[in-house]
Amino acid sequence: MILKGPYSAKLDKTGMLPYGAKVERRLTDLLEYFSDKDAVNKMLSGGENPIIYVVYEIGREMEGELNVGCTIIYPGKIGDEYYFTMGHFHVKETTSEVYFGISGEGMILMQDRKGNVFVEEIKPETIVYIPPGLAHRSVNTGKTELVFLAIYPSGSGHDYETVRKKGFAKLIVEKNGKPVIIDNPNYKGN
Ligand code: M6P
Ligand code: ZN
Repeated sequence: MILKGPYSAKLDKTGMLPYGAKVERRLTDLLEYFSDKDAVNKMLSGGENPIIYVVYEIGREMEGELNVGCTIIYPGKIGDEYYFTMGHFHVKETTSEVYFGISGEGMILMQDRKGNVFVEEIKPETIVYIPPGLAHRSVNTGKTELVFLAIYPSGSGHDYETVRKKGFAKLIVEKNGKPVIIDNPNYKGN
């Protein structure tokens, strides 16, 4: 049913059910993405490899269809930097995406290929629209799990390479107990 016909799924702060695929990302999957390498190494050498986030997805194949995904980012930091998703551009540059906050508090960093950054909050009962051409990374700035729904065209594709190589121009870090957006000193630009 989930593969072809109509479906309905239950969505709440524990995730989405049923789902077609589950992706789990741990610290070892995000080694290159967090900026405080000492903090990363300290955690790993202390035997910690926390789950940073989980995605439950119902994907479709046909042109014109939509993929639906529920992401849960756990609360936590690596150094001062809050847990986040890897972040990606869409391979098909004309595709957009819509997020809907379910629970928790967070922010979405969006960035065009020139490095211009846009930020919106992700929170319950709130929609975020990501227009075509912007890379997007979600960040959990709260003390509880950040849960949101994402809907995007089935043929969008995930380009992770650009973000992996260049990073985002901004970081979201905790300062005096609050999230602040700072310049990424290691951003590789164009
Ligand atoms: C959202 C959507 C998905 C994405 C997920 C995790 O649910 O944007 O397409 O896979 O977040 O983000 P990423 O793929 O960048 O790790
Ligand atoms: Zn996307």
